[in-house]
Formats: sequence, C-alpha cells, structure tokens
Amino acid sequence: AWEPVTDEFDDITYHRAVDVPAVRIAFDRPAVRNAFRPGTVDELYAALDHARKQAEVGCVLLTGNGPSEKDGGWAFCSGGDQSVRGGSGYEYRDDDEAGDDDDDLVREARAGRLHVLEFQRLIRFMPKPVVAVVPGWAVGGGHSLHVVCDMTLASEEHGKFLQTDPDVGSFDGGFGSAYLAKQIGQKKAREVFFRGKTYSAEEAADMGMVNEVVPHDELEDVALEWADEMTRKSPTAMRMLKYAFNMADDGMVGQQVFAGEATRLAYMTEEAQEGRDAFLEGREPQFREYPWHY
Ligand code: 2NE
Repeated sequence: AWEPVTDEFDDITYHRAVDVPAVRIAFDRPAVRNAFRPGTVDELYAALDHARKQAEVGCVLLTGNGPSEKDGGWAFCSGGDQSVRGGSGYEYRDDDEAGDDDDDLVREARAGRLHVLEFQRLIRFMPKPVVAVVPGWAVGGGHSLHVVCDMTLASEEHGKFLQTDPDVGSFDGGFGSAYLAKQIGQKKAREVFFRGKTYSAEEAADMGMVNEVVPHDELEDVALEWADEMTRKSPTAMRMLKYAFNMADDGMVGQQVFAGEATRLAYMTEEAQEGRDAFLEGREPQFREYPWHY
C-alpha cells in the first residue's frame, strides 16, 4: 500500500510505501506515453532530491502511471515532449504548470535546456538504489532513464524498449549510449541507436539491460518486494557498493563521490575525532596511540 507524500505535483505522482522504507515516483502523463516537458523534469528532480534526503527511505521505484485513457497504452516514459521542443531544447509553455513554484527568472534560465540530464545525474549519484519499473514503452530519453537506473524490472506483456533519438535529431551521448554499451556490449548498443528496433521486455533482458521480466499485474508487487529486500541490507554497505560500481566509469567525479563516503566513515573513528579534539584543545594530536592497520 502507498500513501501520497504530496499531491502538489502536476506531471508526476510521489508516494511513500506504508510498510517498506521506499518511495514510488511516477510519470503521470499517460496520454502522451509519459513524455516529459521541462516542468515534469523539475518535479522529478524535486521528488528524487526529497527522497535522497530522507534518512528513513532506502530505495526509489521510478515508474510510469497508466494506462492511457485514450487507447489503453502503457508507458514508462517516451522521452522529451516533442510538442514543446523549441530551437535549442525543451521549453516551458503556458500550460506547463508543473514545477511552477520556481520563480520566473529560474524558469527563464532553464528554458530550452535539456535538464533531464541533471535528473540522470541525481539518479546516478544518489546513495540509494533507484529501480526503473517499466510497465510499457521506454523510448528515447525515457530509454536513457531506465539505462541510468541501478536496475530495471519490466512488464512481460507491455514492456517495450526503443531508441528514437536519431529519428528526431537528438542524441544522448552520455549514459544513454556509452553506459548502455557497458551493459549490453558495443555492437548491440550501436544497433539500438543505429537501427531503432523495438525490443520486447524478454529481448531486453536477454541483452542484459533488464534484470527481470514479470507478468504485468505482478509488476508493482514485485517492485515492492525488491525494495523490501534491498532496504533490509546495511545502508552503508549499499551506498559504498553503488559508488564502487559507479567509480570505474565516472572518473574523478566517481572517485570524489566514493572518497566522500570514505571520509564520512573515517570521521566516525576515534582516531579522526582525536584530530578534531586536539585542534579544539590547542594541543598536539596523540596519533601514536592508534595502530597502523595492515
Ligand atoms: C512512444 C511511441 C513508440 C509509442 O507509440 P504508440 O503507437 O504506442 O503511441 P502513439 O500513438 O505514437 O502515441 C500516443 C500519443 O502520445 C503522443 C503521441 O503524439 C500520441 O498523441 P495523440 O496522437 O494521441 O494526440 N506522444 C508519444 N510520445 C511523445 C513524445 N515523446 N512527445 C510528445 N508526444 C508524444 C511513439 O509515440 C514515439 O515514438 N514517440 C516519440 C518518442 C521520441 O522520439 N522521443 C524523444 C526522443 S529525444 C529525447 O527524449 C531526449 C534526449 O534524447 C536527450 C535529452 C532530452 C530528451
């Protein structure tokens, strides 16, 4: 069971599980296969950042609400909303109420930007697992979002995976392509972008970009079971593992993020506290009392 964290969002829904320390963030524009416009991205970022900061939340399920009332179609996300794409990116339009808590200057500064990439980075760098729960189409920038999530669970009947970026003159040259190649290999990743084939959930699992495929009506229950499993594990170990998995591909930033967590752990030692105490008491630190572990 879920309870709303807030009902103030327009383009997404944000719920907290009643019995599991997990949240569910869902695209809520099923009529356009959950395409995102700038305000949608603002709301996704705000919800995920909120989840990141909640000490009692250990897992995020990112999904898409559905089906579409118009034709019954299901979607995780179909990428950037092409109807609001302007000359240099996606633009706020008058009916884009989402995220309008920001003042006009902020919206103006973001206009035309591809700030879904900031949302991708938040998924990547937040210290908790984010699971893409794919009930239908994962397409274009929506495909890239499932790629950057820590794991992907997909609907057997409706899960479909497609890259249309070069069909609409777009290209995710970061996680959407390069990290995908790490997951499924160079040849397959190039096929995904260069041929633009649609893959079923089973095919996507065989390729290595989907972890598990389950019957559609079990999708949300299984997702919650995964969240339950993961949130019973050591938060510190999970955080260090996520950053360890990231580090090899994330260069100096990956090292910085991992090192930040290592520093936090070091601060918890008596040895580091002796350094602080000595400074505050105006004396030499007595580090000789501490062992040189090997
Ligand atoms: C998603 C897909 C394959 C679904 O096909 P189908 O046949 O199931 O549905 P249909 O009829 O195409 O779509 C249903 C309604 O949703 C709208 C459609 O226009 C249609 O509207 P109505 O005719 O009912 O009024 N719709 C679907 N996707 C939309 C979108 N992205 N923007 C606006 N309206 C959309 C099929 O619909 C499809 O191929 N969609 C386009 C996928 C796409 O090209 N996405 C953008 C890629 S670029 C990107 O996402 C990106 C990036 O790569 C990097 C940074 C930022 C963004």
